[in-house]
Amino acid sequence: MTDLAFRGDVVPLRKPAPEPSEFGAAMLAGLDRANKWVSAKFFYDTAGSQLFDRITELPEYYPTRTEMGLLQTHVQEIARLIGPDATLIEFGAGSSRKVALLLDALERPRAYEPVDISGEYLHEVAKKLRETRPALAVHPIVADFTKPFALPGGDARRIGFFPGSTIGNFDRADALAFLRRAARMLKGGGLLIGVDLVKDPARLHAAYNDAAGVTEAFNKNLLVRANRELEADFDLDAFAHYAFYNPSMRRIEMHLVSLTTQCVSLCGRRIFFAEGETIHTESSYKYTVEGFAALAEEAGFVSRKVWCDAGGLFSVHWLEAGA
Ligand code: AVJ
Repeated sequence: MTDLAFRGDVVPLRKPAPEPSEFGAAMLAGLDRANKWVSAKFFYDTAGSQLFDRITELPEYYPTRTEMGLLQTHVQEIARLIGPDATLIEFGAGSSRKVALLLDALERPRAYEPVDISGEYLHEVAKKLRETRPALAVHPIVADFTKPFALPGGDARRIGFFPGSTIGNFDRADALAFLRRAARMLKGGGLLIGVDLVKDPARLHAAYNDAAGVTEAFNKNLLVRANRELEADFDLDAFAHYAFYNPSMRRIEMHLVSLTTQCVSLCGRRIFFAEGETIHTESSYKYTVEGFAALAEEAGFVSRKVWCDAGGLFSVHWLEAGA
């Protein structure tokens, strides 16, 4: 305790505004731009993760069940290609169903290293896996895998697992940068990655505009989260969910459209919205099989095998990272 306040210094009447959180700083920076934008990684608070789990069960949302089907059908071949004594590193610990399938098929998997930005969620996942697989070493890594991060040491031969077409959230430059870092990190091993495919725009449109409105709730949860965490006052009825396929960019874009001219407070600042102005909340890039394999090779991988469903909806790539 100092006695500064007793020396006649000016004592501020109000506490200075607290440093904004990472989410707050990103919202302030993104909403300050002419084209308002926020990274899709901020969707995933607890409520957002639960809403995404519901999306994966929707009849219109084909990626999760199509990818799961591909993994089930080809898991023996996948396990053969991966080989024995692998350390499996998963980028983003999602539902443990896919990784459980893989771990059960692998010959003597050495360890499982899930990487996720949410430490709390990660430790839950680790606890569950340790209970069901007491022999497996589970090493959670709390990190943002969109940036470089440190790995535990040792001589492990690492196999990356990146399911769900989460790579679709990166634009081309970021996808290439991620794949380059992954190729270095996985030297001597490889990467098993799920990638959503270019297809009939009507099919894509339906997947991001489900009849039950779960994707709408997922999108708007960003505003709910801002209201709770950033002292924001978004009126949820004054914004609309808007998702469409942009064919020249080969991506789904999700936006929140301001339905009126309005001002919103956030982190002690006021943000103006014109009627019809949008916040771009997510891009989900779609690839052709050849296009993605070429990107992976540009990043330093060798494209060894691709599995697709009969309908051509989704692909799983096995990429080797030469020694
Ligand atoms: C988790 C990024 C793969 O792009 O399909 C689902 C997220 N957004 N519905 C996707 C999402 C709206 C999902 N990824």
